[in-house]
Amino acid sequence: MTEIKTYQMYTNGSWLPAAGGEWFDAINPYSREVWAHIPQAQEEDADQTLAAADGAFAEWANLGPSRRGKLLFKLADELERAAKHLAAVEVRDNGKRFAEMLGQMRMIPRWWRYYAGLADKIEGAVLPNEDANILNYSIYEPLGVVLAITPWNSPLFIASLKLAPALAAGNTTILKPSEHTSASSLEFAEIVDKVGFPPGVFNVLTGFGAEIGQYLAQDRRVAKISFTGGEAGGKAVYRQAAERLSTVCLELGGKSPNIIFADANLDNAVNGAIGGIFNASGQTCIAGSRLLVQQSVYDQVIKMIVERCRDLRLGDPMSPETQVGPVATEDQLNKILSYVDIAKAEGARCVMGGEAATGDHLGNGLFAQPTVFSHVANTMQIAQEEIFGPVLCVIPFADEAEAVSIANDTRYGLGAGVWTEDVRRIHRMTRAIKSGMVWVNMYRAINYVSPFGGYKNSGIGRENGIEAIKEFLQVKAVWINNSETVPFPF
Ligand code: TXE
Repeated sequence: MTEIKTYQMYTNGSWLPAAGGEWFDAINPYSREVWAHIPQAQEEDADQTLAAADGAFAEWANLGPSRRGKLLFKLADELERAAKHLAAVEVRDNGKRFAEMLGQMRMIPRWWRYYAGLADKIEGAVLPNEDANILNYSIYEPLGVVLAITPWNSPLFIASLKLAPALAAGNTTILKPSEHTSASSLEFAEIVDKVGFPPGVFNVLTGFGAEIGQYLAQDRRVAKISFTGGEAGGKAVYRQAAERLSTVCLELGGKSPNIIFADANLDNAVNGAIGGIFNASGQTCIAGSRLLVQQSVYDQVIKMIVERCRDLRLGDPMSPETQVGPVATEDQLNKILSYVDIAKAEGARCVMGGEAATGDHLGNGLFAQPTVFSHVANTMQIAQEEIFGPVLCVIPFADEAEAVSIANDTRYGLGAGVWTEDVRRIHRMTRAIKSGMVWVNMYRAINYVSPFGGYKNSGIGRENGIEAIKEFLQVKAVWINNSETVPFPF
């Protein structure tokens, strides 16, 4: 039996329990044991935190940008030192493999350094006004309080995508992590606290989306909501923002096509297809969950996938031997299994997996078998809806035109993969596919320099790169008349 850790929330530079004295459980999806107690924020906590973030804005926005940058650089160094610890906390909460979470924790400092470096490069312009007597220039200003709402699949990585540019641009922030994975955000707050940000610049409130998340999202002091999660939550916060005409950045789901042409290097393509869906047990927004395969190699590709994946080692996510960890929550496992039933009823053929995985070495863990369906039609529910689990739908296509038509026949548009050796086809496909990212002869890559976000229902706005810092700024045009006289207007 593990010792249960009790956390506090971080608001206005102080550690506090929830005002109502209530807590909820953090559950380890591998052991199904409660391992921590998380404060359940009340409206009173939210009001205090909003006031603190709002109150801290002027000072933070007016701090010299290089001084803001310096704090962000310092935070990056501290995060680097804490990488192993933070990764282990996240594994305890979401069950992803330690190797994967450690990889993320080691990437995060690069995001902080990139935006730390951008803090003092936010430049307006002197505009070539037609009237030589007028000095016309633009300046970029931060928005105010940014609310970052994050999911459970990659908690601190996703939080960093939002917080680093928001803080670098001079906004103050409130982080509301997923109720399933709040602990790492509170551990992160300890590091922020140690680095010495002014009180109120960064705050973490923990609790449930429909309660405290919703309450924060409707407050007029929130200038921008940056949300990653499911469509329902995204629409809910968008509605709140619309009420007061403030902006949002939404990073929602996907049903991304990973397309293998017959001329591709099939060895590589199959590895890319497997990584695209079974890494993180399929719990990523950019999972390559629809595998489109050209008819002439369709059977061969399925055979190769099954041969390579039949013996994947499921197990303890902390063990370096494990290739596939548990899924994060019981709800997720049930959702995955219900889609397996739907797929079978729709006439897709299950050629691998298709059940919850059990066994002595899996203990109580929430495991779904890596699953492959063949003979999937793109109109089927399993090809149209996000499952967010290790379930691959393999869809045949005849030619390039049909591949494009199937790839785009979805309400999502987040990622897409193309596997081919034909250079002209590469350029045609990258233009024809309607999604925010297209990877060619690779899959599921992300970097701080490269814009990340969705077309269609996959989202609004972009994370990463220079685009992301602009999400947290607004531009002001200044006009200064230098002429001696202002003529009577009539
Ligand atoms: O996400 P939620 P859930 C998809 C995936 C998954 C489904 C549901 O398909 O199966 O969403 O997952 C907060 N106002 N993705 O239920 O609820 C919530 O507290 C304010 C895709 O876990 O969207 C949490 O902090 N906040 C995805 C965050 O939103 C609200 C990653 C995400 O939780 C809210 C995760 C509300 N009304 C799930 N409702 C991706 N894009 O990577 C919820 N929240």
